Amino acid sequence: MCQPRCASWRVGAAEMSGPVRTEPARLRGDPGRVRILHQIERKLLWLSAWMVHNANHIRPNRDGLKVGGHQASCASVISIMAALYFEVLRPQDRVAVKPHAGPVFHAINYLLGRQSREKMAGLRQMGGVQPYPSRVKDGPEVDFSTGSVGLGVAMTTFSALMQDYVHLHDLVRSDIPQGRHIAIAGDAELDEGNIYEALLEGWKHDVRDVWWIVDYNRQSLDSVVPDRLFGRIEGLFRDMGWNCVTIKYGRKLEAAFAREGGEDLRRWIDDCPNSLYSALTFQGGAAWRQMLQADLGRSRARAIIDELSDDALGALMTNLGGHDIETLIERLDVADAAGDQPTCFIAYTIKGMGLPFAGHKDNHAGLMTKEQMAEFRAAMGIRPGHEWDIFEGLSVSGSALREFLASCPFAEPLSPDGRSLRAPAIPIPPALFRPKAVGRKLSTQAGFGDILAEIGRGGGEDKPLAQHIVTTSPDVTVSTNLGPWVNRRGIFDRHTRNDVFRDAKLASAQRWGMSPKGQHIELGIAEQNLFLLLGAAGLTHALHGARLLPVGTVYDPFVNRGLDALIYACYQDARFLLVSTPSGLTLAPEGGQHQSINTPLIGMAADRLASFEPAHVDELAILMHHAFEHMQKPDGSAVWLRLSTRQLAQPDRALEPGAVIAGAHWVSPPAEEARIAIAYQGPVAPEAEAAFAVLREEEPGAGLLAITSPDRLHAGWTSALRARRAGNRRARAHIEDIVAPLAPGAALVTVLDGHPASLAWLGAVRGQRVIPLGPDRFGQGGDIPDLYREYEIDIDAILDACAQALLSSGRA
Ligand SMILES: Cc1ncc(C[n+]2csc(CCOP(=O)(O)OP(=O)(O)O)c2C)c(N)n1
Ligand SMILES: [Mg+2]
Repeated sequence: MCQPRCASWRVGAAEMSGPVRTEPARLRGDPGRVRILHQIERKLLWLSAWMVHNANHIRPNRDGLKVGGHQASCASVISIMAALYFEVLRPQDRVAVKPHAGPVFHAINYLLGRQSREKMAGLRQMGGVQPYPSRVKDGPEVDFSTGSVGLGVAMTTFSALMQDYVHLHDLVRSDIPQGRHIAIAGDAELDEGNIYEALLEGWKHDVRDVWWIVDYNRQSLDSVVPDRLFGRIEGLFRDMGWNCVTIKYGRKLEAAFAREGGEDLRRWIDDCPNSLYSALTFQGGAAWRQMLQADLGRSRARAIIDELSDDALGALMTNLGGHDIETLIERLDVADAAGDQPTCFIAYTIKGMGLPFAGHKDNHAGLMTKEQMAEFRAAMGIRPGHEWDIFEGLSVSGSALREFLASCPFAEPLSPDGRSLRAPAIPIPPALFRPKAVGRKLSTQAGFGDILAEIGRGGGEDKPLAQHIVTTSPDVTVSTNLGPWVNRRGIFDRHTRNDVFRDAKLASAQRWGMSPKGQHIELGIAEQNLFLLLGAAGLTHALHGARLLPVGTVYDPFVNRGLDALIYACYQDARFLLVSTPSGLTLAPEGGQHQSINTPLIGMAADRLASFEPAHVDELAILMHHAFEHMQKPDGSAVWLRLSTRQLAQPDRALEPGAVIAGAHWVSPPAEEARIAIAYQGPVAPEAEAAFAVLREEEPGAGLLAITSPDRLHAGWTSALRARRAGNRRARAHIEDIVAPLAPGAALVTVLDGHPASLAWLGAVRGQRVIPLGPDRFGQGGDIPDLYREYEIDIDAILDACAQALLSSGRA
């Protein structure tokens, strides 16, 4: 890809003529500090490049796969991150680092004594640091995981909102001050639509204390980004109430612009297309000179460039603001002093700055060759065998550097526990989870609303639970039955706003007064925002030391719309309760487009998310109680309940909570050696019960199984298999106990309002036959009888499946 070219790392200011702008106030009169910052930039550039080089060229490669890494992406953001971490950040600030700057982030922690050499050397290897910063895998120094571009950036908006929330509700630890929520973003991240959804939502909620610092290298993965794009984007930020700070030129260029003819030079650069600028950067000083001489003609600007060597000219022309640490610190400081307005910094940079492929459009995944690395190493003054030494190759004494590092504000520990905070668990009184359902016809969705509204009364010993729940919904609060809870607990807003309808005494079932004490966060429709908010709310114990029990509701099919953000929230181990309703075909009159068939499979396949689908309200109550406890356990997870609007008669029975939580319980246990059982999940219970009544006339020993969670059943089964492989012969899964009474050759007819594969695996537990029912197509509107018939989950379909199973026993 790239021609080897000697890396010219920062030509000294002495070579440049003309005055340079004043330093940031904090550095004024402290040249030693500035010198050390420059040394740290050098060190970060070296370490990040070396980590990737080591992973690709030094470490043995067992499988021949490309290891990869992003030396150019790291190089462009060095000064920005150095300015932040070594001058501007305070311990309470929370940062999302652009995914491909992971090595720079780890190198910073290495300098601060918070990262080990072994993990650095193990980049992209088992046990080493991840390619992209990961809360779960890389430890507590990572505030927000990143990797799926755009999400980490937007996450900062929601974490700032949640910081306000816990402060305004007096839930925080008094020793943790409010911090800023900062995203260091790649410029291509701003192509992601979720960024703009978050901007709108942030504006609505008047979010403060957010900074997005865009590493504007005008390159993405494949190419150079179009010119003029950022003019548009800047306008968007301003329209959303953000301050927008463009950091375009460094001090050397500003000094040159101040000279006679300097304006011509500025105009030339301003007019230079991104792709030409990149190409010239890659080609170096001689190419700059040729182009400038041709274009500038007799302008007085010629005097500025003619006196410089090729290297010095290259350095001048690439002296962008994002590579000038003094300029960066100054601009960040000014914004800091200006208050808490959300601020977007557009810092002009060069992708690969200081490396041989600087500016080349193909450099995203480009790696330095061994020869280029040898040259770079020599320029950095690193002796072989000393690659990881912190003080190697620096023109600053070890003691001065140590003293500097110890004096950085960010080096202060945030708490005695470090960056990851803790909050005590909230007790969950079981008495609140006993809704009066028996004898009524109720849907699980209605039961959910009732239970939450009851908790919302919040008196006596129930008070802490009510106080720590926060609910949210993307414009489906009423239609998912959160209304009664909201009426009791109010809507959260940083500003008190009256309910106009209520004040005017206009009849409405919803009382929607807004105040800083409200406990429901009403979102616009964008589902990604729901999941990002649940992610942020589900981390408040770790980020703010305040325990929240977030509950979010959404229509089940639209989980798909926010799925990446949901997976992202779980990947960070955020703890929340997701309630998706209505679901399946059973939402019948809502239309074919709203039907969901893949969500049970998503629930099974999502890590750190325990998913359930109860049919009846007694099961739901057990699961809600479990959810609030499970969310708070160190080895717990987020929880997902898939609910329905179909009203079912509620049985009077005593359930074993452990079985409901483990995923299945016998409604009618089978006889020993029974030949068949029907297993149902969710709102198809009446069809399963009716079919079972008919079946039992022929097969008196048949069983009827209620499945509350294929996800938990499957997880229990695989974990028992794993434990037995590891030698624990006594390990047994709940589903193994469940199917134990059935004959070895028995058949299971499974039925759910979701993809049949969700339960088809049950036959593998004991090698039994399964006839799985459930829609694998969707899209036809109708009522339940028509739809259940069309998609073969009605009584007849279940009985046909039973007949098929019995008639062809052994060959079904
Ligand atoms: C959602 C998502 N889509 C695609 C990718 C693959 N990808 C990784 S980085 C990248 C381009 C990033 O460009 P930019 O944000 O400008 O970063 P930088 O130039 O600083 O490397 C792409 C497309 C991804 N990680 N996430
Ligand atoms: Mg870029």
